Amino acid sequence: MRVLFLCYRFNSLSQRLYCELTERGYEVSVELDVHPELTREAVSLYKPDLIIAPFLRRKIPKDVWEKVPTFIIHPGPPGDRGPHAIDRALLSSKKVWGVSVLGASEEYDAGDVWAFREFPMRFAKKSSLYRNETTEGAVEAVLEAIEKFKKGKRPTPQGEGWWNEVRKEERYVRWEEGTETILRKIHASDTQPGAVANVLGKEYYIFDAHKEGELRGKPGEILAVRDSAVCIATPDGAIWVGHAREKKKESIKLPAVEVFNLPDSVKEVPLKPWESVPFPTYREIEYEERDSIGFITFRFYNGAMSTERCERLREAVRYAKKRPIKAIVLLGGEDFFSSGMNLNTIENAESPADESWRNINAMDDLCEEILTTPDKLTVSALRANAGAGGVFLALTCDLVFAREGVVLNPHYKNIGNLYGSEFWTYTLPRRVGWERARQIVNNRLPISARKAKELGLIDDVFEKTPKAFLTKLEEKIKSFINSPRFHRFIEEKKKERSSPAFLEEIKRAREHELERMRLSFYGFDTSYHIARYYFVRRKPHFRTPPYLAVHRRPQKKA
Ligand code: COA
Ligand code: THG
Repeated sequence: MRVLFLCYRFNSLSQRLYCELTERGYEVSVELDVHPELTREAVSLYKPDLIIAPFLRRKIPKDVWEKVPTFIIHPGPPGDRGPHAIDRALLSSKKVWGVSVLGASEEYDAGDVWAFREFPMRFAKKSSLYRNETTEGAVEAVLEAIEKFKKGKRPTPQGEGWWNEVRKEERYVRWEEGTETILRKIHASDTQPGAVANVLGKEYYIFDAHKEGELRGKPGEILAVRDSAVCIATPDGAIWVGHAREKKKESIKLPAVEVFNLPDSVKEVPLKPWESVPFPTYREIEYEERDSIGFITFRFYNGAMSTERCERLREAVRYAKKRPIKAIVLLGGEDFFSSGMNLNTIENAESPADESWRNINAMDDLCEEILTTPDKLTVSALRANAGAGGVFLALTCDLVFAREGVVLNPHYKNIGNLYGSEFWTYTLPRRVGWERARQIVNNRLPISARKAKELGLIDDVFEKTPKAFLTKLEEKIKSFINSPRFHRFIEEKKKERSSPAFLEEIKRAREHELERMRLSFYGFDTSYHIARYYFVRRKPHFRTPPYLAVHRRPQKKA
């Protein structure tokens, strides 16, 4: 069966569905929504049996969905219509929400229901709900809808519905409002379009908010800075704002300290990952120990790892290396494991080339810190997606585990043909051999964790829910570190990681990779700088790249 995806962007949900369908044997081609004429052209070139729109913001022309059955994924239950499904669910404190597979119709989201799933709502960022509950529900519902379609069954009419559009005023944050209301507004507007707030006399879009349990002040007062986030007082407490964007065209989302015009008097209130506090607060990195295992959680917004974040995470790894424990586990965050170096902070730097160089070196320093752990087991535990350098950061550990449903993009080329670093030329061929390593990094498409295990890229995949994944992960590690095999494993690891041959090999890998990266940052070819410019500004595509659009690849002559 041939399926055509129509997407505004090939976002996380589109990628997950792409993996689920292609790995089940469906032929899938992707067309990005550039222009209705191009959509028509894609349909006539590819001749799909079915069209799926996992993430689309414009209307599919009537002549298209009349010709080919078309599924729209709507991130709300049947009846809900419009562009702000999860936003509205959060703002109106829904207890249960859902995701639907609808037939395309003339009116937005009013088509027949092919399948849907419901789930309990969580008080979290819109993007977190989207990347977890909505995505898992959508996969199940799409598979069910395809089965129905193949059996020739018909969808059910949707009946009356309600329009979910959220007005601008509903996203406006007043610091005199309660903490809970403010958090709700910021959560409901995460990713796009952002909540608006006045900070020190100027309006900004703000994102990535967290509750603070101790610091207090007058509503709107700036109380402190930590891990690039800014703490702002509310009447009944305070919140941390992690990210913000200037209210002007072409501005990009950045760590809050880089955006607000903060007075010098604002104090940094550091909190080390291993220090514990008895109240809710915010920090990006947390270190916990249980049963001789050190767990490092790093919740970096969008998974993006700026120079400073790499340095802070390296400090946590260095701390763990000195502890009397047997294993160190990198847990990433709940929404992302890691997406590699931070293209937004690079773009914002005075010299993006210099900042790219600093950032990749900081990534490599972190990777090297992990690779040179002599006397402990290191484990990467991917609870969520990883891309580019984030995948290869994971591969610097002895063992790499992922939750089912995780999507990996183990390649760098989609951002201006980067060669990549993070010691991939050392870790990847060691796992899969050189031939397969080349295939993996040259393939620009996402792969599921399951597929990654088949390829030998990662060691194991288990459990669907984040909770079950963590429980099983801990069991697995405990059983290994308490087994007789473990002693021998550590003895061998110590020998290997202190040998001059190993140190020489990783030194050479790093130098070789950075040589190639330097060319992308400072060389004649500006592809990387151009690709980054469009990426961070979230510009729509001008065309669908051929690696996505099978139907647009030059036809081989018979
Ligand atoms: N450096 C910096 N930023 C990086 C990065 C890196 N190395 N790697 C990834 N990112 C960022 C991207 O810029 C993007 O940022 P943004 O979301 O702040 O713009 C983010 O990480 C992830 O991108 P993407 O995969 O495209 O998004 P997503 O699918 O994970 O989530 C949604 C975005 C879905 C939450 C958002 O599109 C949305 O609001 N959707 C819900 C509503 C909906 O589906 N509507 C359609 C009508 S029915
Ligand atoms: N039928 C057809 N095409 C569709 C849908 C459909 N295309 C995708 C769409 N469903 C997904 N749902 C929506 C619902 C509303 C809006 C966009 C996608 C919407 N758009 C604003 C507009 O058109 O003015 C712009 C909103 C924005 O960009 O934030 O309201 O069921 N045939």
